[in-house]
Amino acid sequence: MEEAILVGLDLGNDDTFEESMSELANLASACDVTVLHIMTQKRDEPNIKYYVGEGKVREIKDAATALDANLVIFNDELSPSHIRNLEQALDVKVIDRTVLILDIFAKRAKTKEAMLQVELAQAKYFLPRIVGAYKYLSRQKSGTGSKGPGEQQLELDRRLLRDRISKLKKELDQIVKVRRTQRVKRKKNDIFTVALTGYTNAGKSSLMNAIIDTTSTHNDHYAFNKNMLFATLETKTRKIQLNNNRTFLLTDTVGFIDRLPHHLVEAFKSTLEEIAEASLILHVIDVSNPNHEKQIHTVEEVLKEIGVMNIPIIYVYNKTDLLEDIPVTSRNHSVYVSALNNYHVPRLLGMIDDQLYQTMVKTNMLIPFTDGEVYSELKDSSNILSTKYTDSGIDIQVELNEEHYNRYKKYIK
Ligand SMILES: Nc1nc2c(ncn2[C@@H]2O[C@H](COP(=O)(O)OP(=O)(O)OP(=O)(O)O)[C@@H](O)[C@H]2O)c(=O)[nH]1
Ligand SMILES: [Mg+2]
Repeated sequence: MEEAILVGLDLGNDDTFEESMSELANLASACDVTVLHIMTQKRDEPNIKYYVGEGKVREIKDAATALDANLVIFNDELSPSHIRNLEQALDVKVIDRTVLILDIFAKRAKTKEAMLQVELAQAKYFLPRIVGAYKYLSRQKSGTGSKGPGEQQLELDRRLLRDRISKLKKELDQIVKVRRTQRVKRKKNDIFTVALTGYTNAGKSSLMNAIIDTTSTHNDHYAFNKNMLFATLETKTRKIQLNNNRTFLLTDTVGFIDRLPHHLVEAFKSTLEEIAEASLILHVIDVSNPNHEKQIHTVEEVLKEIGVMNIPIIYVYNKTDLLEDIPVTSRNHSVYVSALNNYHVPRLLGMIDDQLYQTMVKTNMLIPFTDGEVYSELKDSSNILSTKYTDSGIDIQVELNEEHYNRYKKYIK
């Protein structure tokens, strides 16, 4: 059983610092770690040697001894040398927020792809840090400059880990290829995809089920574990048919969190590509969380990192059943819903329909014969109203949606 003290450094530039500490406590419980005590320190910048100040290190050590803690968890990702120095000074195991998040992801991963992605992120995180495990052994280094047994072991371990990383990358690449092929196929069939994205626990999966409920006559709910951080790691896609017979594919995706480990974002890139390639994004927000503005910001930062640009977004403020009154809309393209009791889900569906199908623009394009494939693409994806062959290319009247309009706008006459 792990019993931990949580430590946070408040650099004064984050007005949601307190909340990020309670989020850390939630992450710890999700890893079955008992939180004994929470300690914080205000500083302008981290201490070079210990991250927190030396006085604080002594306080942590005293608390750990008094409470019999066997783990200290820091709220930020620590450098390998910080971990080394802290473990030496505190004499207990030291980990950071990143390790907790990686552990939760590892627990939740069910598909081959998710497992590979999590393992890749873990391996990359630990590669520069495995020195810690051998810190005592490496002191046996002989004085003559040759390598002691600790160092040899360490070099061997590092090499094995590097080999493992390249093997994982190769396996993932294979899966990514399959996924890409599927996406190309979908594009060819011109089925719009709509991606659910948002902070973890915002209600993405619940909203997916509410939409399935509202649109489908048979019960094809999909099961997920409720009320836990990172319940969803795999993307799940369902075809949704609106009552005017228009269809789209709805994709549920992994949730984001403040200070999401960079290696995880990297490793999950292939999954997250589903968002970057969607025709429309539903950004689901837990409006009952007092911190939701900051969470929106966090999600937008990750979206930027994975290359989401120029994709229309609908802000879906969820969990309104927990509010006293529903606020007046503050953003364009937003809607207040409750996935729990289907409140305003039909309105959201109307907005999706509008966004996907009714923002069709009519325009006149000239496609040079050298770009003949563009003409075939447009024929597949848009309504071509008239076609005329001219000396300088194919002259068309076309009706197309915003996404295609942006993609092909250089051909507009
Ligand atoms: N009160 C209330 N609770 C909701 C609503 N929507 C979702 N929840 C609850 O919020 C929790 C998280 O819901 P999920 O649908 O798993 O959230 P998620 O965004 O998919 O979470 P991750 O997959 O972990 O990123 C669950 O306990 C849901 O029952 C809502 O409209 N109102
Ligand atoms: Mg989910």
